[in-house]
Amino acid sequence: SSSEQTFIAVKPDGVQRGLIGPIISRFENRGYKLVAIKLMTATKEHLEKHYEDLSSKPFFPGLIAYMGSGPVCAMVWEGRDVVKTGRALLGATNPLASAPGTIRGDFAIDVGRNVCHGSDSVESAKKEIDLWFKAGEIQSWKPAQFDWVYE
Ligand code: YYY
Ligand code: MG
Repeated sequence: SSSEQTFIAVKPDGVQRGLIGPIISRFENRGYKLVAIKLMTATKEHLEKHYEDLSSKPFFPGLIAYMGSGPVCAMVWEGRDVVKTGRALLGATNPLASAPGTIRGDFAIDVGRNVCHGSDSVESAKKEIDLWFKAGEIQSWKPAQFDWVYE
């Protein structure tokens, strides 16, 4: 449906490198709708919850430290198939394996500095949106271009 939602974040390296605008533009240009956005420096507890599935990985402590090292730009984007297409816009987890034209393929090199996050399924999107946003922070609106993006 055209109201599917995903959680997308510009990580602290992306914020520091001035990539909020370019990353937002990828999603806007594709036709997706921004329904929530905020800058937030996440606590260790918050990030451990966000990445709880990865807690046993060797890179977990470094990942939590990196993600908490400064503000992230947390967003909710909405539109048809936005979870899967959002992942495609981001590119592969390891930027060296990401195709040019993707965000990571254009803006990153190391896996531990891959500039952006995107939910990997509709279920994790729901969980992540719930973790990062209160219901009142998510807007319901119809962009003027809606009927030119969807048939
Ligand atoms: O969903 P995605 O971000 O593409 O990858 P995940 O497998 O969920 O890992 C989350 C995060 O962890 C990844 O974006 C970078 C970091 N990471 C890492 O530092 N080293 C790895 N070998 C794998 C992942
Ligand atoms: Mg993931």
